[in-house]
Amino acid sequence: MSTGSVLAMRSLELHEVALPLVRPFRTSFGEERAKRAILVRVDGGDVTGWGECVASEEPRYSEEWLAGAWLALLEVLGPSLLAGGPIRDPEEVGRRLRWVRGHRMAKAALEAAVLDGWLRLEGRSLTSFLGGVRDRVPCGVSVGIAPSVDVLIDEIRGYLAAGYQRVKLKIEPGRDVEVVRQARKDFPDTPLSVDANGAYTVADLPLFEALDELDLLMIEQPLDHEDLLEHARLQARLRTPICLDESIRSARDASAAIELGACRVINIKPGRVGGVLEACRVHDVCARDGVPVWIGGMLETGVGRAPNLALAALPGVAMPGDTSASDRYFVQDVTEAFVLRADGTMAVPDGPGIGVEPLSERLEGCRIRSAFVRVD
Ligand code: OSB
Ligand code: MG
Repeated sequence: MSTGSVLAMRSLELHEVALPLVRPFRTSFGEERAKRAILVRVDGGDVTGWGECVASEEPRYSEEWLAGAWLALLEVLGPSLLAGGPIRDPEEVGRRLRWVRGHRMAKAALEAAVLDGWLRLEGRSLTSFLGGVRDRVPCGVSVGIAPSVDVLIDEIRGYLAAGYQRVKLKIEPGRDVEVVRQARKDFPDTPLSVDANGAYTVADLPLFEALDELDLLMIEQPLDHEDLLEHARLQARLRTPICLDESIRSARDASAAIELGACRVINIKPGRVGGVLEACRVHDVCARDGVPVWIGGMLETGVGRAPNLALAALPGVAMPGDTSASDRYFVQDVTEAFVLRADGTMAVPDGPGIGVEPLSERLEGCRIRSAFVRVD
């Protein structure tokens, strides 16, 4: 894929940021009030590249967590990337880091930063490099567990008024079928889905049978992330497609899950699979097997939102993603705000690289700590 540009790797910096959320985001595994993220900056001499690490504050969504990712980047992955010298081909990032097991979110941040810098040298946008075919993409919204059904219904009403084309409701045991039934009743024509983040077991079959009656687009990650076989058994009992999120960490996982019948839809997140290049391979496997995909989110700042939108422009992305506007998450984003258009779509950044960068005064305003990666 190389076309000749060579990205110098003069230095690598990590910046931890904390952005207040407009409202707490609650899922079956906890509540977040502020978004903390690690932003990675590659100094390539003539250009700068940025990437975001989506590891959460605590290791609940996956084994990775922010403080762990910080160390992994600083002491293992960052030095390993720098030690290989200049980058001629973005695929090289994955090759240099392959010896490290796991740590996909940390690896994805480095790959994104290198891609951003390298594509800026090429004068080319990430979406064009990945094979995007749309300049705007339909957007959905992921709605956290609310304190009451009334609050939830109001929140949904606000998102629909803004134009969001699909609503995903977080569920957990005790706050599931009643809530979803009410939402279905109040919004009979809205494309609705639910996301359990693995909070249920096969013993909850009656609950899934009840959800199966509510005309949902999909049920996301109902069971434990390690249990593909149980997902296959559950899918065989339901008309509603199961969508896998946490269970899919690679294109290989996607192939296996599809062959087993563990899902009929896949949520692609570049951080979860180790980078946008692997995300494209997941996309390709799903396109080959006729499985619709959409692009998920991890409450990214603008730095991580941009690559998600680039991916959402790929031809096999068949459904609105969790690619919501900056103001759904933050009082103020770290980049220029991503804005939802009245038709419920968002523009795919088309400038060189990821097409956005942190604004320096905003970065300073939300930065908690910084560090330089050293090469020994
Ligand atoms: O399961 O999709 C998920 C956020 C953090 C961790 C996991 C998930 C989510 C979301 C939010 O659903 C998606 C977004 O709007 O970024
Ligand atoms: Mg999910």
